Amino acid sequence: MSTMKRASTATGRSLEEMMDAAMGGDRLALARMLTMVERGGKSSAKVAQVSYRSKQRGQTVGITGAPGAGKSTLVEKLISSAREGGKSQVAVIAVDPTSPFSGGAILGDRIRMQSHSGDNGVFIRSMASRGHLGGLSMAVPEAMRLLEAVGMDPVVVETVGVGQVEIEVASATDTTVVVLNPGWGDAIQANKAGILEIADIFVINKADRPGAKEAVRDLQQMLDMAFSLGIHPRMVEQPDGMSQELWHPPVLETVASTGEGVAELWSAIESHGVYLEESGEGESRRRKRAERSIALVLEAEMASQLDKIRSGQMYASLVDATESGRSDPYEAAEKLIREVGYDR
Ligand SMILES: Nc1nc2c(ncn2[C@@H]2O[C@H](COP(=O)(O)OP(=O)(O)OP(=O)(O)O)[C@@H](O)[C@H]2O)c(=O)[nH]1
Ligand SMILES: [Mg+2]
Repeated sequence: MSTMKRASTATGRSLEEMMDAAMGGDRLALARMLTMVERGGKSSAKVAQVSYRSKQRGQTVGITGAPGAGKSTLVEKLISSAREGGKSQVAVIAVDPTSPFSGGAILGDRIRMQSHSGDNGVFIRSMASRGHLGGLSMAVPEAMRLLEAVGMDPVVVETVGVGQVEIEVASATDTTVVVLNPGWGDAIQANKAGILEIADIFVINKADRPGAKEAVRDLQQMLDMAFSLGIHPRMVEQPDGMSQELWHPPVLETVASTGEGVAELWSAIESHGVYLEESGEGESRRRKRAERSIALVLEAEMASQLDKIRSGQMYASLVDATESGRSDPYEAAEKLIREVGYDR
């Protein structure tokens, strides 16, 4: 495509050249492309032209849970398990939805993950929403796609907190891991926040603390109930009218600070990856993600079109006309839509 050839960057290299460099292990080229993704708009559209056309796939893994649950500590140990298990290129995105700048939490993550800093097979990046019009819901999936395209597998995304955005970002992955801690009511809180439904794997981290066994039991009971009532979204209606449970989310215990249970977690993540491919659910999830991505870009595009219309001359004069009784809101809107050509 000619537009793709012409799309060049500040360094004078075309995006295809940068992509080739990134695939060959040029981390600076990869970091530059991720910055373009973060910037959003035309800049991320250029990257998307190459990243979305790549056939290269990796398993994307979302790690979510309340602040301080031990996600970063767990991710650091998971990277070691993945590397020891033979994964040659592993990526981590640490998402910070709260601040447009790299805040203290992210700095902490950087320092903690330094045990991997001498490892060429590990790429770690913090991301904030910055100017991206669609925010993190758009930027993170685009970044994941780019990392997959350059050969990273797995691509692990850590989100801080359990708000809507974090849940959306974490669940826009192949495998979603929800991290909880022992203690009264943590599982119940999770249920209220709706995160029981997005988890493929549960982890009770800080299992060295009292109440781990009870937390596992509570969670398992809640899951069993949801499945036996057929209200869990993973229940799939079969042709014979019976519901079938396709993947029952395991509930694991870990002590991230010592690494206990992390090998089992990595193996559960890999099993889920195999399940996704064999069952066809992986493909249907990717399809849903593609649909969601288009919807987000379309919404952002429409919103900016709408801003343009509202700052235009015609809009102002239709406001006057409606106020003075020469027009009405319906006719005004229809005229504006006709003007931009959306009625065709
Ligand atoms: N006792 C105990 N402490 C742990 C365990 N895992 C992590 N921690 C400690 O819990 C604290 C928070 O750990 P992080 O890994 O930063 O937690 P996080 O979920 O990434 O935190 P945010 O990114 O701020 O949401 C740190 O002081 C860890 O050392 C564990 O298994 N047991
Ligand atoms: Mg963290």
